[in-house]
Amino acid sequence: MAGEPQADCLFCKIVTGDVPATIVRETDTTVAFRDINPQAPTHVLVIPRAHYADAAALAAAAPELAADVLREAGAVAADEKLEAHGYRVVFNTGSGAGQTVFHAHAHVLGGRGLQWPPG
Ligand code: DGP
Repeated sequence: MAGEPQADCLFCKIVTGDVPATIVRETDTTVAFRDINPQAPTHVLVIPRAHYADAAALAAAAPELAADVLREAGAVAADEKLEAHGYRVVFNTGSGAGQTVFHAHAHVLGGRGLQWPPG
């Protein structure tokens, strides 16, 4: 069921603490932690505690929770002092776009120049 924890989901296990992560921020509804394979000096993932497969499913089923994720992405950027030089918030959606973990997550990337268009 939408929003319910999934036994085989890596990020649900990070939410419960069954898989360790370097957590940088937590709220009642979200967790933010450092990406295990950083693509920039700051690379943090912001996830909803509830399980939705991707950003579109999250926004459709729980728009207030999607807003929480976006708000926390901004808070991470502020904490990491990314705002002066800019940063990127990315939701890879679908395997063709590079999504590998099917629990909605925002990548917050910054601390270096970022090219456009992305690869
Ligand atoms: P995506 O490719 O958009 O689905 O992003 C998934 C990200 O998750 C990817 O950048 C690597 C990161 N990741 C995968 N496994 C782990 C893990 O066990 N711990 C942490 N902290 N990050 C992980």
